[in-house]
Amino acid sequence: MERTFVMIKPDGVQRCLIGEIISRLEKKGLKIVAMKMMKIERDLAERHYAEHKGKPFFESLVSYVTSGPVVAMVVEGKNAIKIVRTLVGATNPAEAAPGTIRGDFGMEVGRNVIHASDSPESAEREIALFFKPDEIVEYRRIDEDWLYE
Ligand code: DAT
Ligand code: MG
Repeated sequence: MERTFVMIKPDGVQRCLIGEIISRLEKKGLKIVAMKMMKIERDLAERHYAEHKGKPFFESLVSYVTSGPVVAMVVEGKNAIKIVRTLVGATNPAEAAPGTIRGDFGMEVGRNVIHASDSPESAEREIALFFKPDEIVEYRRIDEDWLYE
């Protein structure tokens, strides 16, 4: 099993997409093992997006993700990092395929609704930034025997 970090960004919360997005993750077979609504402070936003520091969009990205509440999650499943990135779609919603979260719900790159970790290293780093170990819950989904062979 693999864990990934997912965050519904402020536009996703304000546009009332929390339920829709969680529903897509659940129906796919992914398991939510931690979740909280929170307002991100500037320091956390800058650390979360540290790899983009210095890029032209960094300031607007930080002010966007700190502009309202977000929903932070740890999502678990076999190959969860890749599977969630596939559900999320391309970074720019204008190019994201229909059927993906960004493809279905976004219009431009600066308001792309959702974040998901892009590698095992970033998943580990991002989960640790947002959650304490005891906030992550271990349990079995009742359908796990039917999701995995
Ligand atoms: P992703 O969120 O798909 O992992 P990323 O890590 O390259 O994409 O960038 C992080 C966020 O920064 C992205 O969700 C939206 C914003 N962003 C990326 N490239 C951008 C650009 N060229 N112009 C404006 N915002 C951008
Ligand atoms: Mg990224």
